[in-house]
Amino acid sequence: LRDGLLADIATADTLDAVEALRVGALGKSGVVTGLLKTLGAMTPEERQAKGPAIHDLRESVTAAITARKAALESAALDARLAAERIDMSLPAQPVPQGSVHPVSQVMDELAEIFADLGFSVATGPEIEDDWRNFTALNIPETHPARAMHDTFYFGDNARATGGDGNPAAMLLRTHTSPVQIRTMMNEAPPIRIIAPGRVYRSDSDATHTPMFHQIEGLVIDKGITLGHLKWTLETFLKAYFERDDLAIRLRPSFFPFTEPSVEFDASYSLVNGQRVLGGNDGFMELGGSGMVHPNVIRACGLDPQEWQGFAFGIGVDRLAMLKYGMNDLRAFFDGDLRWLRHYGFSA
Ligand code: FA5
Repeated sequence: LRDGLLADIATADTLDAVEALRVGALGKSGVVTGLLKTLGAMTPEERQAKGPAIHDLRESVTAAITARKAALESAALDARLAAERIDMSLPAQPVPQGSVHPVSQVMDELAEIFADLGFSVATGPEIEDDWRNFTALNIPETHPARAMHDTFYFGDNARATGGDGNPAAMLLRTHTSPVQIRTMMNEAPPIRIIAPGRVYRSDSDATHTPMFHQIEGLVIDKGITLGHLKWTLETFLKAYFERDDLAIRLRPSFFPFTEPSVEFDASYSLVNGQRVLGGNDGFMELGGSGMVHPNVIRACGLDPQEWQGFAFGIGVDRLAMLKYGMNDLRAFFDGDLRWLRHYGFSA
C-alpha cells in the first residue's frame, strides 16, 4: 500500500491530482484513515505490533503530499514568471506627448528670474484703449510714434493713420507699456513688476510678425537711477543666458515715455560664425528702456518729484531665438511639430 501511494503521489502532475490522492488516503474515509480507525478495536498487543507501522505510513504519506504540492507550486510559479518575464533591455515604446511652447517656456523662465529679484507679474488686456496705449505714455495724437507702431485699430479705419483724438478708441496693444499705466493707476508705489504678454503690429518678415511677445519691466520708488536699471538688466540677462561674462551696453535712444531713453545691447561671442550671448566679440541690441518720463508718472496721478522709476521692454521671441539658436521668427507661430522637435521642444 505504502509504495503504491508514494508512487502515485510522486507522479501526480497537477495540484488537483495530489489533492484527490490526499482525500483518498488521509480524508475521512481514506485508506490510511481507515487503517488508523482499526487501531481502536485492537488488543493492546496487536496495537503495539501494528500501530507504529500505521502511524509511520500516515506520516510518510503526509510528508510526500506536502513535498509534491510544494514542488508543483514552485513549478507553476516558475512557469508564470517565465511567461510574464519583462525584458528590461527592450527599447521603450515612445508615448507622444505635448510640450510647452518655446515662447511660454521663456516667459516662465523670465518670471522666475525676476521673482528672485523681487518683481511680481502684472497683466493687462490685449484689446487696449488708445489712451493707455499711447496718450498716457506721452504719445499725443499727432505723434509720429503712433504711425511707427503700425497699429491695428477696431472700427474706424481712419484711425490707422494715427488717431482721431478719441481716447476711448479700442486697438490691439502695440506694446506691453500700457501695463505700466494700469499698474501705476491701480497700485500705490513702491512698484516692482514685469508684464509679459502678446502685442500686435501690422508688420511681417523674418524678424517681425504681426503678433509677438514682449516683457515689460517697471520699477517706481524713491531715488531710482539709471544705475539701478543697468544692474537689473545685467543681472537678469546673465541669469537668463547663464553667462557670467555677459556685459551690457546702454546707448542713447528715444521713447516718448522715458527720459532719458536708452537702448540696451548685450555682448556676444562668435562660435562657428554663430552669435552666442556672453563674451566680448561684439554687442547686439535687445530692447528699449529708460527712466519713466515725468509726464507718464503725472498722467497716473503720482507726483514725479516724489516718485521716480525705470522701465524696459524686450522682445520675448527675440530672447527665445537667441537662447535656442533659432533664426526665423515666423516659425514660432507655424505650429510645425518638426520645427519644435528640432529644437527639442516636443517628443
Ligand atoms: C517698445 O515697444 C517700447 N514699448 C519698449 C520700451 C518699454 C521702451 C519701456 C522704454 C521703456 P520697440 O518698438 O523698440 O519698443 O519694441 C521693443 C522690442 O520688441 C524690440 O527690441 C524687438 O525685440 C521687439 N519687436 C518689435 N517689433 C517686433 C515685431 N514685429 N516682431 C517681433 N518682435 C518685435
